Amino acid sequence: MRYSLVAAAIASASLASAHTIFVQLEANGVTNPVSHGIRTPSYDGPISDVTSNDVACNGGPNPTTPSDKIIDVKAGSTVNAIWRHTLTSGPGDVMEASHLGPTLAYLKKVGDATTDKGYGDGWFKIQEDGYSNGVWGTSKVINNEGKHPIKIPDCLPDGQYLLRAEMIALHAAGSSKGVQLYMECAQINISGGSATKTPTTYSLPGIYKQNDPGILINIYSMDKNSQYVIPGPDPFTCSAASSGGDSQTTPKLPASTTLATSTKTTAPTTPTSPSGCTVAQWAQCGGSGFTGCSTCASGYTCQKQNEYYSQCA
Ligand SMILES: [Cu+2]
Repeated sequence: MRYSLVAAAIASASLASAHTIFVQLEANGVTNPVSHGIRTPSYDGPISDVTSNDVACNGGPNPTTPSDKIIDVKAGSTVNAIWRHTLTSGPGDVMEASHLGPTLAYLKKVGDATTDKGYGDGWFKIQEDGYSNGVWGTSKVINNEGKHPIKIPDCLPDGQYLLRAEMIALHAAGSSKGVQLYMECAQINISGGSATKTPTTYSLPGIYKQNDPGILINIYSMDKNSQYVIPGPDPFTCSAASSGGDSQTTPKLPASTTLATSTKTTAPTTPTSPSGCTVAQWAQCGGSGFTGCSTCASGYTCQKQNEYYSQCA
């Protein structure tokens, strides 16, 4: 009896592998510890009610733990939200591959990132990746060891923000409230911005409706050429509205990955061995005590920031 209970517990635990958490943030080439500056939950489940306050920074059925840390982020840099099945999972355990859908990211300017509740007005979208050529945004993140690249606009005012990274899973979204929204909020401080543009902001909850074509959808009737309408407002960009030349809506993955046209079976890896390795933009490539790869990806050079830290830029 004891053993069958254990087996049952293991079985239910593996079912939960379907879910995911934005557990840590890689910024300025530093991979911060799990839960550092992020309000991570004790349970990895989704939010399915888009009208709930919990759609802003999670909570409710997935109680979150406050963090007193704030992560420094350079305006114009690309950060990686890192997703894992649980707070202790490794890079091979991101989210169940059936969880197909878009990835998105939002910012909200706040007075104090450690205490702002998140829900309410003030949000603007800075990244989205939906569906193209049969490939979903979530598949790219799963196959990129959980890394979700987000470019921080360079034209915002400096100060504290909440960074809300989101993955929306649509495998059960054909019925009302079948959508699974996964999100956490990181507490960041942006510096070096030009403060030349002011985003239009929106409310969370509010921007998503249960009947949105990107929320209530049967993805199994789609084919390679189907159009998917990403929910929420258009992404904010620093470039002029009529120009497509500086779009920040779909940050490129590191040069070492080739996901855009591949299927999920081609999992890219970032080599860690000193021979034949490459370091992606903004990742660490040197510094006192650093023993990892020091060869930057094509187009980047290893630039010293301080005695302990050099990054590919
Ligand atoms: Cu799930």
